[in-house]
Amino acid sequence: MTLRLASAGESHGPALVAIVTGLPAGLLLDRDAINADLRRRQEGYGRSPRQQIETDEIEVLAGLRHGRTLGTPLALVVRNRDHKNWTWGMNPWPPEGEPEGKGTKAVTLPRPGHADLAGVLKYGHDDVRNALERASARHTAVHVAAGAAAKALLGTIGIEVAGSTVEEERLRAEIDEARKERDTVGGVVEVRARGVPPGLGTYATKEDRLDARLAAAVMGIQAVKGVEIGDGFDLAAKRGSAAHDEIRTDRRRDTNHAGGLEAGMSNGEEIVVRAAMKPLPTLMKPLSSVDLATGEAAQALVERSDVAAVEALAVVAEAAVAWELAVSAHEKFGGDSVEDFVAAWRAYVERIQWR
Ligand code: EPS
Repeated sequence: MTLRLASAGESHGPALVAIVTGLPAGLLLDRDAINADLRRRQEGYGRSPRQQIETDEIEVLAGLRHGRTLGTPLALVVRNRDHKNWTWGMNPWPPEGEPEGKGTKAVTLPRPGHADLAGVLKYGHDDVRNALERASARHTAVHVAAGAAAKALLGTIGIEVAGSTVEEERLRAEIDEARKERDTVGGVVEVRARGVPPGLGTYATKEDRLDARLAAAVMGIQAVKGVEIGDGFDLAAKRGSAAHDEIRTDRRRDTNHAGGLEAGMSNGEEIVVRAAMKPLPTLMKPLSSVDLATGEAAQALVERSDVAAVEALAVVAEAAVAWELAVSAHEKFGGDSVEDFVAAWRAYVERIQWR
């Protein structure tokens, strides 16, 4: 059974939901570990006051018994605590009573860089909020929870995935400067996966190439504008003799320009994926836009926002990479139970004598 992930949830709606199908039975999930990842996602430097409202916690509604997966769909929920301020504005049903709280007035001032303009044009909305709520990065919370389950599965075969920001100190200084100037910043994050055996993914079909899947998964995260694997864009300027990782007799490499991926397959070296995040588009000093209600020139919407969410992206990208690796690992090793999955992995690494 293929591992699948579906999610739903608006930023200020009642909750974020993920349904994970295809996880083998018997996988031990650690509530504290999932909550720790949710917390890491919230704690990054430069986040908005919204993070003081939200204290994300995982709820599991199905697929788990006494901490172990049942092999049935796993239903994960993260409640939006801020929803209490939006019960009229984001009510799934026609709200009763007088408008109160947030989200009661239509937003008509699209922000350059956000989903606002193309979203309302595409879907025919007359309130930008109908587009921005789902486009918001808020729902990455539940993807982090799904990523924690993926990391648990990968852990059974010795794979570890970790995300971090690149140049954290410089980033923090830039955030301080930008906050003073009421601006926003982006940055670069890196995810590394250790212990991945050679042969996850395949060159056989384009959509099953592990590099393509990782790139799509990371590019699919809000505000990501670039993804590279290994030396990525720098490889274009190198000679072949300097770009490729020579193979030793033990089949390992001394260099890792390829970032652990060759021809869409893992090659046994560390997988290295980097993502470039653009500066967040909600600015306290707004950019020029148009008022969609009048057609007149106007300033874009100003609302509470983060100065940066790069540290959060490191956690979200870690979850996305973990998820794709879990999908590819489960495709390769299969198994309805974790025991079968681990046994197939063990037989494989023994066959190829991989240490
Ligand atoms: C976001 C805007 C901010 C962020 C939000 C993503 O939310 P709000 O408008 O409620 O202040 O804080 O991210 C989260 C809430 C989160 O948990 O990551 C956006 O427009 O994308």
